[in-house]
Amino acid sequence: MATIRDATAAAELERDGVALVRGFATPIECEAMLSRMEALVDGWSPPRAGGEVFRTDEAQARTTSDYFLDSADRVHFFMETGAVDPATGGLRDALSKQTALNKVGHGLHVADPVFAAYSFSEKVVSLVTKIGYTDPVLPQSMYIFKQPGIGGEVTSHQDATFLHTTPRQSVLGLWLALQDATLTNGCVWARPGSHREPLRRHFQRNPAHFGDPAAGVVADPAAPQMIFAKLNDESSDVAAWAWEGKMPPGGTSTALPSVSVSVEEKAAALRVAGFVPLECKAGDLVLIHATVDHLSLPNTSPQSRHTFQLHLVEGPDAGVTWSKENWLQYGAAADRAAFPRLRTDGAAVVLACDGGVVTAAGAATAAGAAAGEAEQETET
Ligand SMILES: O=C(O)CCC(=O)C(=O)O
Repeated sequence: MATIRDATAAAELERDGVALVRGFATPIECEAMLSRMEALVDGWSPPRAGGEVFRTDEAQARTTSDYFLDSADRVHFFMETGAVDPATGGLRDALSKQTALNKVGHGLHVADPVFAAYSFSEKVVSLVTKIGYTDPVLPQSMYIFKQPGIGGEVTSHQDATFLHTTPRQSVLGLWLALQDATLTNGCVWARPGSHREPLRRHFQRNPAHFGDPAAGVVADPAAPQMIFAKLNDESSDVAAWAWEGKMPPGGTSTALPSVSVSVEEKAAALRVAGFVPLECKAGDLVLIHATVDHLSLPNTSPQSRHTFQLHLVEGPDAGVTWSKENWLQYGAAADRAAFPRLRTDGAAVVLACDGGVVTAAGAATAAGAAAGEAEQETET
């Protein structure tokens, strides 16, 4: 049942493009996801070479790989840049697996029973319904580690750049803190009100790489898999173009790598650009609108900042269509599967992977997906 808390969050989301729901998940739910991820990482075999890192800057389009594209409905492991030995492309010596990963994605909600139980839970369905979704479907989930010391920044972006729908942008981020998120371990920052600004870019499958028979374009495997298409003019009167896919001026030290910029200085620069920090306790949830600008700073502290994110969109019954140009597609091109529905009628959801079934009441069963059996692949 939707609560007053849900109604308040829905109103804040509409006004600011971002909202904080305190105590959304219980300590038991957070602990279940933390320990499940620890077990999944224990079972992961880090590559000895060519490890997959995850990055959010301009190079993201150039470096997207099959391992990334194939992660849509599976459990794939992406390392922190700082965890990779540049000489070998494998894990740095003496670094433990548990401290090496940037994120795990993007199908934990369909491939793992513990994450599925939360993802399709009644509390998630009620909240999303209160926000106004009538046919919510769940394409993506990810677990972000923000490792102590090496957890990298997430540059400023709008989620609809990566998860695009027509005729309107409908992606909603449900960012759940499994551990406290603070100014020093890299909490999320958002720019309230920016959700009313236009969407600036679309991260698209590159027809030059994949080919487009209808347009007579022959596939060229050497071309990048993804491109950023500009949806409005950089010279337009949109201040946010200055930090699109980057950090607002003063928010990062990468322009002058020799200069060390303190967290306080970066925070001050972010505030000047209109961003506010969203510090969370474990169990708090941040709601993120499709077009609100948001980012996070690197983790310079000794504390990790584990989070579990869902990204849902409106589905076909709400007259909304998932872009076939989006990076994230389930199944082979010829046989693309539909995304699982967040059932508002209490009916069970049959998961795309492993023959699992989950209900909003939270009782997840997933044939063949007991602890340690979720599909784990890594590129070597
Ligand atoms: O967790 C973070 O640091 C950023 C997450 C984010 O940008 C997102 O979920 O869209």
